[in-house]
Amino acid sequence: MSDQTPYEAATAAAAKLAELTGIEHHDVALVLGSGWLPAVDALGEATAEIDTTDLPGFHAAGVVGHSGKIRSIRCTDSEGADRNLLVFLSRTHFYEGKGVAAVVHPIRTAAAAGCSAIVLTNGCGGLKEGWQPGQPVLISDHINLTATSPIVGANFVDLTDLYSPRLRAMCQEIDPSLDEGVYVQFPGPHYETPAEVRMAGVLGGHLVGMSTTLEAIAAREAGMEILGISLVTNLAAGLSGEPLDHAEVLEAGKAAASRMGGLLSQVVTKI
Ligand code: 8IG
Repeated sequence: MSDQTPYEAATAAAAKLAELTGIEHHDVALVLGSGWLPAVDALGEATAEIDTTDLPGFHAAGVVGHSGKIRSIRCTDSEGADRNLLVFLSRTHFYEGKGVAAVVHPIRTAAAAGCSAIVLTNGCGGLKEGWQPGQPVLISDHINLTATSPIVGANFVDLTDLYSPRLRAMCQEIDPSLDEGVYVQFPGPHYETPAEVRMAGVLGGHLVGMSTTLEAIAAREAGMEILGISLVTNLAAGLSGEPLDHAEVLEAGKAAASRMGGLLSQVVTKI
């Protein structure tokens, strides 16, 4: 691997993906975050399912509730044409310490596999008054507090409208009750202190989590259209009076699965 660029590594993974799934070209990629797994069955029958570790450059999943699988799903788009979805049932998180290139390898693989759009989902803490656990929120913008980038070298990628206004509008047409917010990525793996949550609010953040921003940057670099959707699985630390608990995250996902599944299955056919 060391003599390969990250882009060459992604091209190699995409070639293996095509070989193992029998699908030459995927159209739309979807990365599932904490709490989103129960929603995936609404997307349709799997054409193929492989272990992430069957592809070069991928690492085993490191979090309970994240399955280390990649699923290829055939669906029909809004014009009646076949569409191949590439669904990552898990992600590599920045806090795993495997490096930023490992975090965005699935994104670059999706781009190399032909995907022109990507849906990045996550579970996160919510700051806005009135938001409840189990509520999906569209990501309108982000603040990356990891102090790093997936891009190396003098490649000054523009991040204006990183989270596609077109795709956000499409989601709000499907579900007019969807709210939007600015996602703040902390490095993790510890949750924020209540003071850090207040800081995120002062900075203009509404959602706090440990993923997504580095992936979105890599997706933009690769030229993909990006939709980000957070599932508010808990009120951010200090807002509820209760300690944070990962079990609560998985519970919120189960409770909201049909709403999220409905949203995802409609949006991936319209993109
Ligand atoms: I799920 O409250 C989930 N992931 N940083 N804070 C951070 N990450 C999270 C949270 C949260 N909930």
